[in-house]
Amino acid sequence: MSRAATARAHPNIALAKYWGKAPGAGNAPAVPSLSVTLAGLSTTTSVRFDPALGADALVLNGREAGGRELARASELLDRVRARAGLACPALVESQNDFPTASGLASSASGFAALALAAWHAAGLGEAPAEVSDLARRSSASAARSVYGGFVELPAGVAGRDEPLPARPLAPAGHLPLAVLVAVTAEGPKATGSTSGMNETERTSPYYEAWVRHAGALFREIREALLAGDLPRLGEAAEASALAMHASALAARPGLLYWTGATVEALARVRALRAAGVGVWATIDAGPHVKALCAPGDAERVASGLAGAPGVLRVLRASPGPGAGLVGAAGPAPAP
Ligand code: 2P0
Repeated sequence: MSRAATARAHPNIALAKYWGKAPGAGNAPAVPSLSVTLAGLSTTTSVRFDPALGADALVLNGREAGGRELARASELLDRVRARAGLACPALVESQNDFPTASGLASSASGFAALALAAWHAAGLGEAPAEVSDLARRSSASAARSVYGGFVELPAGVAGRDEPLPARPLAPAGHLPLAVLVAVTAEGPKATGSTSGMNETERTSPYYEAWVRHAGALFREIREALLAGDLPRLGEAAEASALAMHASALAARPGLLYWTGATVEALARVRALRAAGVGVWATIDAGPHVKALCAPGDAERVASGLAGAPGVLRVLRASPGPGAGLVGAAGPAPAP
């Protein structure tokens, strides 16, 4: 007998960045991070455990995937099979409703949706913290997309492979926020996040300073969020992104995720701020700039970013829900 479930999850953007892994197994982050899950954009993933299948199979956006992509999905499925006492292969079908080159990480929504769908297809019942821990082992940022609104993921402890789920901090409506993504390039980035952070840890003299500093930035961002203080949150979020990039730039060879358009968009955010608009920038492991502002300023910020040289388009997003099952049997998404 086959068993199946379908789940939907949304990308998230870190306000306090995760960059670097705690020593040891288990893919635990070296630093705490804090993110906002976004509405509108989503990944929908179905998992069917079926004894009639010869092996695990993965279909991504309508295309059969193999190699590392399939291996990463199978690793997650193996953890679920071990937990549920299942032995049979699974068919995974996953679809993004946003382009991979949109500047929003598909691994966060992808592994959150896969973890939730696989967990329920295996009949493991409602357990969001365990689903978040499962997603984190595949891609740490995915642990955060299990929950909606504002979410924290603590740092792991070196050498201890323990459960480490993300935790919901505040619901989506807690802080009125617009996220404007200035897309500056098409196509995949040159260095993925996992190898970028590993290279930073291995070769950057600023990595240790980043890890020491990231905890203080995280606490400041967390406090500002809970106080509903967008200016303080935005200023510290921009500092977190720039400190993360500073550590990566100092790697050998230096990791430069930015292009000229990234700098132009960043300068535009600062010019708007100098003109009195409450807007701050964050940048992930890629060339796109994400601007954070109050919803009432979104129009002005979007047109400012759209006019920056090299910006291809501007996407608008806002805080949104956590991962949820799709279909009549599914419980409501996490708050
Ligand atoms: C973040 N990033 O906090 C940071 C900021 C990129 C820059 O989380 O190695 O794909 O799979 O655990 O989750 C991207 O890293 O890395 C990321 P792995 P992941 O959003």
